[in-house]
Amino acid sequence: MYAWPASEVPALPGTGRDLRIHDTATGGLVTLEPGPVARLYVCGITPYDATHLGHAATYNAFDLVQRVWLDTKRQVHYVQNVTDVDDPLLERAERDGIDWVALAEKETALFREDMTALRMLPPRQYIGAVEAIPGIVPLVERLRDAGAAYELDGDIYFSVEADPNFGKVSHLDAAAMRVLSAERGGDPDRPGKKNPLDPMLWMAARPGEPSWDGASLGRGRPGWHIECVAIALDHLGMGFDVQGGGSDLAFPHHEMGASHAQVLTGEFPMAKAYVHAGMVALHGEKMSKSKGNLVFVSTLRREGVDPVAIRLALLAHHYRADWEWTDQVLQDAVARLGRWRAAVSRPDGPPAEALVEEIRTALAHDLDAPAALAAVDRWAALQEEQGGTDEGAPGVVSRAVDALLGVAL
Ligand code: 5CA
Ligand code: ZN
Repeated sequence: MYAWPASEVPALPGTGRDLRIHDTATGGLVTLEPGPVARLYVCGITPYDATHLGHAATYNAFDLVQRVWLDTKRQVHYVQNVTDVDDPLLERAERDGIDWVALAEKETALFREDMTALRMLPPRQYIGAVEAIPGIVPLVERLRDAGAAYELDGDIYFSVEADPNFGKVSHLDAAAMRVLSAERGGDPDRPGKKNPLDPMLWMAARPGEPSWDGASLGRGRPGWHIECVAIALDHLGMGFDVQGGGSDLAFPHHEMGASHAQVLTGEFPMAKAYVHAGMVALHGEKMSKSKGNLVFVSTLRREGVDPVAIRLALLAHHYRADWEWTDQVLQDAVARLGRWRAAVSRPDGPPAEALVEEIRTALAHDLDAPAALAAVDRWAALQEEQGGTDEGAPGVVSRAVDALLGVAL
């Protein structure tokens, strides 16, 4: 699939710092020291509804990861998937009486538009589950041949007991795993499974549902976790720097993915850091397509909200926090954008070098965007109250917030 156009990232004087970031697997901050090409995999959308602010907040976090790395003069190899065939997509298409392919294409196109408007840097490879099937089938065959998968009425399940490291990403106990598995696409209550947590690798063709040639697996479609493993290993290889997503992906998705990869390669972990963004809520509950309590990025844009203000609203919250979207959040962001734009609209101002370093330091420390915004606020307030004589300082500020925060003033 094609992704979306990249907005330019201005080069800044000096060099940024190495990223320290919270890794769910080790439960603490890790300092990442990628090679000249940092490798990032971020789990993409299941395209059955429009991009909501929860999605946008999660992709914003990983956009910051890229910007910190780019500022250390590294390149970034960024891969993202699109789960363009899965139960919720097929169910929504059925409910609305539309073709599932058309639904996926429509929502993916809207996602691209939203990402472009929000100045999120695009992945180098943007890969759909459907196009990944030829790579998924041999992995499932290998898991089965290694004794790590078994058949149940034609469906193929992964056996979590085949992985000695199972549980080391999310660190949950079996009871909690079972609850989350049921909530998040698993089928712990299906009779005949070796372990209730075992996830499906390959689902045998169902009447009226799409299916593909699975060689020795028979016709069917891929499970969710193996999709991301196949795409990540194909394009990034084992031991890439960050796998990212919202905190609802820690279990089962990233746990199972790490398990599949462990059995396939004999190595753990698949990603050096498992990074999870907090959940954005609306009216006291997590925004979710299944609950329908959503604010869409595209709706705000249609209403004339400046996408830069939406981006600032996201940045005002630490990526690991759970937070609530309200009108006030947006109003505050609009007001801040106005202050910042006024502050950079003069030819000179207070010195900007220290501010650039403050933004760099804040982001390198577990992506502390709120601290970065506070530093820019202080500079803008000084500009408003006293002004300054540094020629070109507003230009430096403008380029820094563009390069490091994706905010175009
Ligand atoms: N296709 C899979 C990942 S392979 C999937 O989870 N798709 S999704 O459309 O449901 O979610 C896309 C991303 O948005 C995931 O990283 C998910 O964790 C994140 N996300 C979903 N809802 C929220 C929310 N309310 N707040 C923050 N992030 C969210
Ligand atoms: Zn994924």
